[in-house]
Amino acid sequence: MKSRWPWIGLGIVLGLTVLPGWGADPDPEAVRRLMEKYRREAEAEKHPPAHKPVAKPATKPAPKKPTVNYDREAWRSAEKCGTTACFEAYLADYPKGRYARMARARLKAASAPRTPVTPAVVAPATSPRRSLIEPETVRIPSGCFQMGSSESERGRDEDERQHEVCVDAFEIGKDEVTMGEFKRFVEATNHRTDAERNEGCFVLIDGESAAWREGYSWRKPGYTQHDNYPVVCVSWNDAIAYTVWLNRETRQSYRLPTEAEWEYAARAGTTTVRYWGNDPNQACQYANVADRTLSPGGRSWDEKHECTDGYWSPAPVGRFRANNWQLNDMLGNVWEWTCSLYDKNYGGVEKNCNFFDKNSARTVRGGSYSDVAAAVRSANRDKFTPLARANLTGFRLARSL
Ligand SMILES: [Ca+2]
Ligand SMILES: [Ca+2]
Ligand SMILES: [Ca+2]
Repeated sequence: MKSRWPWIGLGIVLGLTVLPGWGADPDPEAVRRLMEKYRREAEAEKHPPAHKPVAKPATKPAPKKPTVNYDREAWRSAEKCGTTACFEAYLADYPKGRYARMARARLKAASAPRTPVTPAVVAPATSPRRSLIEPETVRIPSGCFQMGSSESERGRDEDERQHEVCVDAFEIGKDEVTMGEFKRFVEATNHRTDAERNEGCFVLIDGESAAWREGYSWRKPGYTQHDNYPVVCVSWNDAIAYTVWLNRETRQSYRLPTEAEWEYAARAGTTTVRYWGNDPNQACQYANVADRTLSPGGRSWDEKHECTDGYWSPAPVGRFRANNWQLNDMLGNVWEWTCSLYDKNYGGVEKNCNFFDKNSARTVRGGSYSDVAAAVRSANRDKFTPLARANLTGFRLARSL
C-alpha cells in the first residue's frame, strides 16, 4: 500500500481547510480525484502556457489622442528662449531632428565674430521728462574716446591736446535749457541773475558792436526770444543755482556736464571735426551758426559758413538735425557751460566738476549762432569766469546715474 504521507503533505501544502470532511471518513476515490485535480493545478502553476488567451472585455475603442510632436515642441521652446544654450539643448535631444539644421545655423550665427559696433551707430535711449520741470534727457553709455583734436585739424587751437578720456554712463539734456524752463525757476525762487544784479550782460546786438551793456539780461537779451528758445545771459553761478533748485524739487542729481562728458556726448562716437563730418558748410542742417542769413537790420556776417540755416540770432531748441545720440544743438545756437575748470593742458580737471572754486574760469563749449567754422568744432573750447554772461551763452543739464 502506498504511504498516505505524501497526500497528507500535499494536503497541508494546498490547504486542508478547503477539504470538507477530511479526516472523518474520507472516500478514498473522492480524495484521489481531488488530489489529481490539485496535482494538475500545481503542475499548471509551475509551467504556465506561453500564451494564455485572455478574453478582452468588449469596450469601445478609446478616442484617438492627438499626437504630440515632441521635436517641434522642443524647437519652439528653444526658439522662444533664443539663447545659445537653448539651441544646444535642442540639438542634444534631437541631433537628427527636423529643426537640427536651423539650430546649427543659429549657433553658427551666434558664434560668428561680430563687427565691432562703434558708438556712432548706438542710439542711446531717450528718457522722457520725469516731471514738468525736468528736461528730456538721453542716457549716454560709458566709454572712452579721443578728446581734443589732431594736430592737422583745421581751425584747431593749442589747448586741444588729443588724449584718451573715459567717462561713466550719465544722462544729458537733449536740448539747451530754455527760456520757459528758466522762467519757471525764477518764478519759484525769485532768483536774480548776475546780469540783473550788476552791470547787465555782454551782448551782441544787430547793428552794434558787441559790448557789456546794462539793462540786458535773460529777460532782455538783445533780440526776440520766446519760451522755446535757449536761455542766455546766464552766468555759471546762475546755472548752478538752477540745478540746486531743480534737485531740491525733484530729489535728483542734475548738474552741468563735465567738459569730458560734453565732448563725448557731442561727438556721439564720431571722430570727425564736427558730428556731421568735416565740412563746415554742411552745418546748416545740424546747427545754427554764423551763416548767410541776414540780421533783422539786413546785415551779413563778415565771416560765415557758406550755407543758410535761417536764423541770425538763437533758434528755438531742437530745430536742426540731432547728432547720432539724439542730442540737439551741441554745436551752435548758444555756447554751453560745463562744470569743469579750464586747464589749457588737459591735466585731468576736464573729467571733474568743481563747485567750490568761485573765481577760476570754467570751460564753455560748442560755439554759437555768431560763430565761424573754426569755433564750431567738437574739440573747440573757450573759457568764462563764473560771473561772466553773454547773449551767446546758455547751458544744458546733465544727470549723474
Ligand atoms: Ca544762423
Ligand atoms: Ca549749443
Ligand atoms: Ca578755442
